[in-house]
Amino acid sequence: MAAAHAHDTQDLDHDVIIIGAGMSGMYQLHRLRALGLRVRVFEAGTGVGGTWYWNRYPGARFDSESYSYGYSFSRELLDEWDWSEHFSAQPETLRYLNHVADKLDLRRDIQFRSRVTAAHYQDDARCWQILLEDGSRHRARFLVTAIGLLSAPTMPRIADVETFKGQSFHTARWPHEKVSFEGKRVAVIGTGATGVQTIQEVAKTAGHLTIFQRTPNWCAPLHNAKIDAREMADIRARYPEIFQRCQETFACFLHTPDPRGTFEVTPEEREAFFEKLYGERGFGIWQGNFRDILVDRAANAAISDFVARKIRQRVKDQAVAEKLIPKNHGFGTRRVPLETRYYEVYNQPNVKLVDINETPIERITPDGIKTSDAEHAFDIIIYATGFDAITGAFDRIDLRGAGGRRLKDAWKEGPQTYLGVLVEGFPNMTMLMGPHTALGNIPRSIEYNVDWVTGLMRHARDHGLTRIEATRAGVDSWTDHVKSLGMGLLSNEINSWMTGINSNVEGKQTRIIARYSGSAPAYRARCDAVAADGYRELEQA
Ligand code: NA7
Repeated sequence: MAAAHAHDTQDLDHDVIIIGAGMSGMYQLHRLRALGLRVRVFEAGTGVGGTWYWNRYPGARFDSESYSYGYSFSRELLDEWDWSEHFSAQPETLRYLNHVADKLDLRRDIQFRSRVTAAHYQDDARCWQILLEDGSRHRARFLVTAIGLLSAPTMPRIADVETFKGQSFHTARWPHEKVSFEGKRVAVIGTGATGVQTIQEVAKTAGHLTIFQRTPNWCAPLHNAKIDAREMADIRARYPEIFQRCQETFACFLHTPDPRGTFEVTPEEREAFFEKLYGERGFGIWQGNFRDILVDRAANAAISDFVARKIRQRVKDQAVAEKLIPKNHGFGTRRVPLETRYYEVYNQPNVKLVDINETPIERITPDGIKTSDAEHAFDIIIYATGFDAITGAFDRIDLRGAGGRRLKDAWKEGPQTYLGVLVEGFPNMTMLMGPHTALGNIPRSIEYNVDWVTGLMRHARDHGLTRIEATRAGVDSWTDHVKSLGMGLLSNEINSWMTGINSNVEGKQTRIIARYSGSAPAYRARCDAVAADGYRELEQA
């Protein structure tokens, strides 16, 4: 009989622990189970869905076309699910994800109400020990983080937030019960993609709505529409084509940059092209514009000028319009919120825009919000103040690798990863949608990421590996590659969650290169090559 090794599997509770039952954790569970592995998912919420479970705020919906966003891996799933709108609203998306969980019988391996507070690698046993909020410990050979890149909500650093007597909500912690705005005095703080969706919805019923804006964003029309049975049948017939298109585009959207430069066409052609994009559905104006709008200052100024003119046309009060036009960044250099009659909200008599650069918020009071020049009374305050993005969800877990090294320390100067999936010093840990992976149309990237990790786990299983780790050289080379891809991108010169800035979080005031900004096909080609080479760039034991 072979001598028992410290890293034998029989002492372990599971082969793989996945943190998070959002879109990535759900699909990863499905794939790893099919390999015959014992998998356990720990999820803080009471149900599946991740982003679509937590973000129940009014107006929450896709900005990617529904049929390009759902899972593509199962023809059966595609055949039996109908999308009712081009850009599905959160309740429908959550129903969809619950349907997927039912269909694949995922829940039996998911433990809900289970927030992971710590994950420590154990050198001797070559395993991860996970600690839950309830104090229980669980051990597995491999750890997969499926914790989302926009999942750690942040409240604003404003004094006396807790003193408010009315109702208040962060958009990403919205209650499961309906909140009525009928006749109420409502405040919204924050005008990112979330704030914009919230504002345009709340404005429909609120008695009075006040928006506290620090930085306006460049918003563009979503042009949502219903999908009837005939159109859905047509979409279903085109699914192979739709997903093929997503495979080929730069960021997995249906939209991809136009090969022409902004100034390679006549001014009339340029205007007509911008006009066409402004009139079309979805992210085309951002992701399918002239190829140079996000790198060339003059090109960026041209599209910014075009969108500014649209805002001036749509907002009646020109002083308000000027406040809504971004002055400190160009179009598309931050995430472009897509909107439906957002600018028209500011023409309503019951809506007021407060520019908090002019009159800063001093504090929250029991009755509302005190700015430098007024006391505003409210029944409801909505915080659409965003997330500690990309690394935030990692920071909230006490994550320690080999030798007890903290991930937070390893990433002090910014994230350092191998393909965005592995980290040197953190053996047997893989990240889904971690820093420095290709993002874009997220579910498309998730499917690729999960499939790649599944391939790695299959390799480990087939070769009886108990320890897999990225090398220093591998991490350095990927990190350098990601940094060099980020050079010249105008978005990397701007503060936003995409550059790792969060004014409400200590230590997140310095811009970092947080995202891989090359093309998705190039990312996949690189990862495919690593797999085809037997993962020889990794240390395997
Ligand atoms: P964002 O895009 O980070 O937006 C947060 C908003 O909240 C933004 O307008 C911030 O202004 C504002 N904010 C944050 N803190 C404060 C304080 N302290 N005072 C006033 N205003 C504040 O988050 P979202 O949830 O909208 O979107 C995140 C992503 O999720 C989105 O891009 C989609 O991809 C999905 P700032 O710009 O910092 O001046």
